[in-house]
Amino acid sequence: KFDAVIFDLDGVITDTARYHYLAWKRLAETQGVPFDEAFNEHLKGIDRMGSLDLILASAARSYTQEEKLALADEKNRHYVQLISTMSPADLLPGAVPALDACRAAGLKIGLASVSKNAFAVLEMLGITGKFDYVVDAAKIAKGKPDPEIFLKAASELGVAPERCLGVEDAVAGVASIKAAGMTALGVGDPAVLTQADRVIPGLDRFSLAV
Ligand code: B16
Ligand code: MG
Repeated sequence: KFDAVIFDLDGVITDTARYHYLAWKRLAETQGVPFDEAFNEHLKGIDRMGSLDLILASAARSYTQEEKLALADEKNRHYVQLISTMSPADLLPGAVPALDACRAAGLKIGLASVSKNAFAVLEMLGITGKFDYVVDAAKIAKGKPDPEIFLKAASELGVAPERCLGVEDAVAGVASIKAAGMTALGVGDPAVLTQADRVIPGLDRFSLAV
């Protein structure tokens, strides 16, 4: 049924979603903006500047573009510090077996993360070599839920979107996969990922039978 599987990174292969949360929380506190796990759920899969705009929407004042870029940099410094000790021990259960199962089934494997830290995270996890193609988030104009990033991965892998399975933990990510015309495997809560074709709790339950 599929010729390629395109994985999201944060929240699917490793739990960097937790580190993004902590880094944003620290930044939000300096700006006196309320921030909690429920709000963070809306930021999953949203790129750095898009996330910042959502957080600052409830701020008491407005920010210039220059100030926003400085705040985004500050968040990224917190984040880079938090992920600096990552290692293969941070791979989520089932992540490597899922990648190996796709490889054994003869499928192409792509990575579609909007994170500009994705290459560094793959290196720390020791799994860079398991992907045929990793999208460079810096070259993506429109983040998730726009389909651009998943379509880019499919075209670079040389596979038609309808022959691709996308794997995502975020509402915006599942929307991106569906807008690309692909099948979506959600990782998380079916009550949250309502647009997914199937939802599993984690990659330890991964199967190509979607
Ligand atoms: P960075 P994904 C996304 O990665 C995260 O889910 C999201 O929370 C984060 O803001 C975004 O990457 C940008 O990350 O600041 O490192 O460029 O889920 O698409 O792998
Ligand atoms: Mg994600």
